Amino acid sequence: MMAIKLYGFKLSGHSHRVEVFLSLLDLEYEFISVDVANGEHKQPEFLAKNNFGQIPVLADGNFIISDSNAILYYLANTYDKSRQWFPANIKLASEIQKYLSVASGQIAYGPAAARLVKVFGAELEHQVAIDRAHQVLNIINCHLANKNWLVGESASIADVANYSYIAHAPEGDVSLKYYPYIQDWLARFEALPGFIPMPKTPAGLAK
Ligand SMILES: N[C@@H](CCC(=O)N[C@@H](CS)C(=O)NCC(=O)O)C(=O)O
Repeated sequence: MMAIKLYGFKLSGHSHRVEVFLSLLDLEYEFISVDVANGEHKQPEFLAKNNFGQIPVLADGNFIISDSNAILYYLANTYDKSRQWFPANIKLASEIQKYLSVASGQIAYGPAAARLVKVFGAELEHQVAIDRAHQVLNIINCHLANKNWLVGESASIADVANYSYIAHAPEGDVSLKYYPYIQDWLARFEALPGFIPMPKTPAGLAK
């Protein structure tokens, strides 16, 4: 098998969702840290890997793919022979797509954005992001009231895509104390064999 390389950044939730999935799938990979603080991701060499100039990027032999959710899709469909993580069943797969969109939409502009302000000093409206975060977390909390996983009966890439920024929401001043079903879901995810955490980042430290 050709070697898998993950170009990422340890404090990025987008990067973490790919790294934790590689670990959940028990795949060997090399983590290549991209110097985001000094703009390495905007240099021609990196732009040749991802024209959007963002991490994460995955290289599997000669195949290069960027966008965390696209990477999860690629890995699940290439390496998960059990089809647990992205089932062949079109109805379940469609529901998973819905939650991948939630991860790229409401979660990115809610808890992830609030954390960007607090941890990295991003110039975004903190309160707007916090309000958006509570809106989506409230919906997800209700959704999980009688379910173990976001879609279907077992963990899927829907859970992988949404885990990192929800787990680290408190770093952006988005408390999870109102969301008991989300807390249970996070604990279930963290108990999966192969789970690896993203480092906690105290406010301002990563500036
Ligand atoms: N849709 C992309 C978003 C990735 C993303 O936002 N990456 C951030 C780090 S967490 C980045 O590279 N930001 C630098 C930039 O956008 O210039 C994905 O899911 O991978």
